[in-house]
Amino acid sequence: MSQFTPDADWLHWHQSPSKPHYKPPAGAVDAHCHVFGPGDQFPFAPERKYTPCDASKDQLWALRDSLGFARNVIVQATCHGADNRALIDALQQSQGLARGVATVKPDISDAQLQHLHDAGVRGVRFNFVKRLVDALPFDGLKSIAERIKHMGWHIVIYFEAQELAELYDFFTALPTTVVVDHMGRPDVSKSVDGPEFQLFVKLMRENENFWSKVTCPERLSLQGPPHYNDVVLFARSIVEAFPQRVLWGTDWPHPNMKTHMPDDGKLVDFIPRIAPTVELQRHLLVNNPLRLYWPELQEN
Ligand code: 0GY
Repeated sequence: MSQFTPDADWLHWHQSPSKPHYKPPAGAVDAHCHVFGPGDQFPFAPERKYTPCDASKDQLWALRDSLGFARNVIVQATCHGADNRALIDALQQSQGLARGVATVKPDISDAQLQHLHDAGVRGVRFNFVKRLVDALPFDGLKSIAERIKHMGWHIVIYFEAQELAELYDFFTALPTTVVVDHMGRPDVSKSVDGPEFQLFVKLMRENENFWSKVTCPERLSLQGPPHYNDVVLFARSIVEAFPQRVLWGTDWPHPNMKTHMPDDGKLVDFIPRIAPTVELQRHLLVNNPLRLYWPELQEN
């Protein structure tokens, strides 16, 4: 019996995802996923806003293999706060097949940053989604940004579309590559050509250090599964406009899904709808994530 009980409305990740029809290219990277605990080994943080079910590294590797992927980028989830032990353990046990994005506080020591780097961390996440975290003040984030810049890391930012206007100047002053989670979480009931999504497109267009994850149709869609049709236009427009600055990931084990749990195989089948050519798929799934997370393996 675990010391942690998942929230009453917590949906467990899919136990038997379908085999995707789409076959990812050799070396494909799932560049946005998480591990949760296991809670008995890696306790969830006291300041967390949700308590999930366990989702271990071994279960992640099994999913990776069954979906036809080669590597993972594991993003520190807010339920672990700035305690990166579960992430570090997963990276260290991955045989070089996983890299990570950590959450850190401004008082982290140089030695701790180096320890994260040695384990395979290549970025930090700044989270502005209020239901998930109490965001750090800008000054603290700026000081983290300056320090991780010297390690060649990047910053992953998570926010919702309506927050972008207010955060825009802070974001564009960041001194590293910046990766936006889930296309800035657009409201897909609005037009792709409307002011809200176009502000995000402007951010990408005018700042060449900005990248986007074209992830989470299951989170953004109002039409829902299995096709998530209302998300296609948003994601495809970003992939086609910025083919060298996009990443894709499953978002397994899908924290805080309230209405349905996606079938990860179907999420893989979404890829050719948002990246319709082999060339776009190779950038999205192989070249771009290798450039950011495994530059030593890059061919071009
Ligand atoms: C995501 C989405 C969410 C949660 C987290 O770290 C997290 O807790 O990332 C969410 O609830 O929107 O990016 O995987």
